[in-house]
Amino acid sequence: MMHKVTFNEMVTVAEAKPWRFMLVGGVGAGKTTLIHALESKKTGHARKTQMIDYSGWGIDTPGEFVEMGYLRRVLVSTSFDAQLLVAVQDATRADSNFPPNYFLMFPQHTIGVLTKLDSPQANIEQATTLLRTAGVTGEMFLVSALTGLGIPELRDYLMNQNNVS
Ligand SMILES: Nc1nc2c(ncn2[C@@H]2O[C@H](COP(=O)(O)OP(=O)(O)OP(=O)(O)O)[C@@H](O)[C@H]2O)c(=O)[nH]1
Ligand SMILES: [Mg+2]
Repeated sequence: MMHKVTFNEMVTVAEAKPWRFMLVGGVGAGKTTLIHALESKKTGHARKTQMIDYSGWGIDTPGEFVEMGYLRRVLVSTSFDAQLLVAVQDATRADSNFPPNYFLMFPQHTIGVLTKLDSPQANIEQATTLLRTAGVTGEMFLVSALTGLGIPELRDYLMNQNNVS
């Protein structure tokens, strides 16, 4: 019987990955916590990401890299290593850190993830509009890393993109 590759096996075979995804979003949007949830790790107290983290299957980037204009170019070169971009938006925030149509300059498919759906302040419509304005043309996933809402769907999507199941 064929062995079904799991998400965490993709994480641990970092050097031999056939493809990778890159998470992009403002400071505190929930990127690192999301990766932990996808890896089924404890999601509490993600440490602030200081540098681009290539160690896993998903490339984790610090929010400053999209918030500060002069750092944005670093994301462009980092994106060369990724086949899929994941734009992360805190659904409780009324603003985004992405310039309009930002993601249209990347040739990769870009999906959107709205985080913190467990919060009563989460506004799905507003957050979706923010990501669409930023040029996110792909699928939208609504998640909470804390309750696990939407995490299996996103994990399955990523696994299926990879064509390894
Ligand atoms: N309520 C709620 N809080 C969340 C969720 N995901 C993340 N958080 C909280 O949001 C804060 C920031 O999360 P991080 O994962 O560190 O955010 P980040 O995008 O990696 O931030 P940088 O590394 O600074 O770019 C933390 O206090 C998390 O606990 C969620 O789904 N729901
Ligand atoms: Mg982080």
